[in-house]
Amino acid sequence: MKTEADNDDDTLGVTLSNKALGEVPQRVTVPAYDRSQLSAGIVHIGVGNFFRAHEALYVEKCLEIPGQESWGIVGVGLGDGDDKRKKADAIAKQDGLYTLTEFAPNGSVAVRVIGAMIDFLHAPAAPDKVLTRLAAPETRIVSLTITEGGYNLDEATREFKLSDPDVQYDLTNPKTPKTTFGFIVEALSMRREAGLKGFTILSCDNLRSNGKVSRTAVLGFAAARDMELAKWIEQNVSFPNSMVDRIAPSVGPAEVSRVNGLSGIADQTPVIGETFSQWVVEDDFIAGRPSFEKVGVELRGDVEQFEAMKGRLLNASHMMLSYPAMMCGFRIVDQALRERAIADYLLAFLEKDVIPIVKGPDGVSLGDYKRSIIARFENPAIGDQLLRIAQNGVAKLPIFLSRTLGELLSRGGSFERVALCLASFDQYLRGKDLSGEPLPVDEPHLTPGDEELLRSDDPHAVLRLSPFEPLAMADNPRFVEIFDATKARLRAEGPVAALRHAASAL
Ligand code: CS2
Repeated sequence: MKTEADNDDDTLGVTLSNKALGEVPQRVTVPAYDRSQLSAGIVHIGVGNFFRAHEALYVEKCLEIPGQESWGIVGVGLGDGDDKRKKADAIAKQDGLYTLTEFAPNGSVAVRVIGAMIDFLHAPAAPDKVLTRLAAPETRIVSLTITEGGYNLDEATREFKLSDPDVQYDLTNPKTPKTTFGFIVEALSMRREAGLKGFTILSCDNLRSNGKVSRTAVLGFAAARDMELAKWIEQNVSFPNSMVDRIAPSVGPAEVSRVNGLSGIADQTPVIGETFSQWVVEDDFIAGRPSFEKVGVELRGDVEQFEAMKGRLLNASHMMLSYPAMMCGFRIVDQALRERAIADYLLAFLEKDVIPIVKGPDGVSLGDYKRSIIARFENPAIGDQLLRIAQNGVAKLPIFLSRTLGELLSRGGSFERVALCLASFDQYLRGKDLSGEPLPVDEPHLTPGDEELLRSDDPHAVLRLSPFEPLAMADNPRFVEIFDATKARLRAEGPVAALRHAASAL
């Protein structure tokens, strides 16, 4: 495969479609199987970049194995609005084909066309089609990437929030649902009435025990509809836990022209990934699965240890990094890591705050894992965006940091690094960095109460946001003292000095 230095021509390129597959430049890998022979064993809800760079690639590799033709994917998008409609149209125009461009740390680039998604349904336009597809006998796995906040569980009680207005709508309008769980539960009810079996619900979101969380959400919704249906689901649906890992940056116009220039394909929906990829899954598929074991998926019983390691080291490092690095003016991950104060602070967080209290999977060294994370973040080719990581912090911070923070609070550990992350998060929520440069804030999970708190003059508003309530940080005088001092230092001495201070705290 050529490198980016060779990229001197062809920004327009071939338009993707089944018919044009034979015309794509030779340097691009194309599906090595006959797409017309595929049927849809998998329905995937939430067709974002991560799914298209991760699960879809593993399935693509399975489809290359003879006998796996029944594991094609139908994608489902639940989001409404103009951009979502445009995305649905673009996917349809390309017959569901798109390019995945993988950037290795050494600068080499590989492009392949993924053919695994054989259809895409935009749910708001045709909810009946989505229900029919989910209820079809050939559907055996329903996989999900609906974001960390998408499971609608109460932070404190860990119960499914029936009070959510869309959930309420779905409970009274079961044939035209809006939410993931409205669709899934109605489809399962249709399957039950038709005498069919259930399917596997495979969460691929970055949540601790994502299978258990999905189970709580599905059963919580089902029980509110009909206890008998909930019991049937318990017996006919499996919810394997899975740990997913691959960095897939946002793709805006600049990234589109960069990768299309490399591929020679005029792809309207390209996706980007690092070369690293990992998927650890519990082998609990009630209605069968593709030959995942042949394509690098690790089928194991100790997934929760992998999830804990990944969430508390990798995703938490992303959160710890993004807000302070943006305060320094950085917008791209590898560039931020070249600032010594940032790299030291991140290492101190991993070595002093997290690794001593996390139990990783047997046989995995957390020291090696730490080094691999840093090397991946330093990949200069991938151009991952700090804003991508920052957004949705209200849902993500509690997931990735709460356990560490909870243990630091109860053991009386060093609060400096976490306080700096939260003080920077506070500033980010105000929509600008410390020099007044705008930061687009995308926080769909702030409640009206949270927004009111942030508008108030409470200096500890951020510590009291609803997702952090169970930690009661604002009631811990030592934490508050360090948080206040960190905020003052950020303003008076600037982010680099604050990072240095935090890195050197014991
Ligand atoms: C990031 C993840 O947005 C985030 O929270 O930490 O998207 C991260 O890039 C992936 O989990 C990597 O597997």
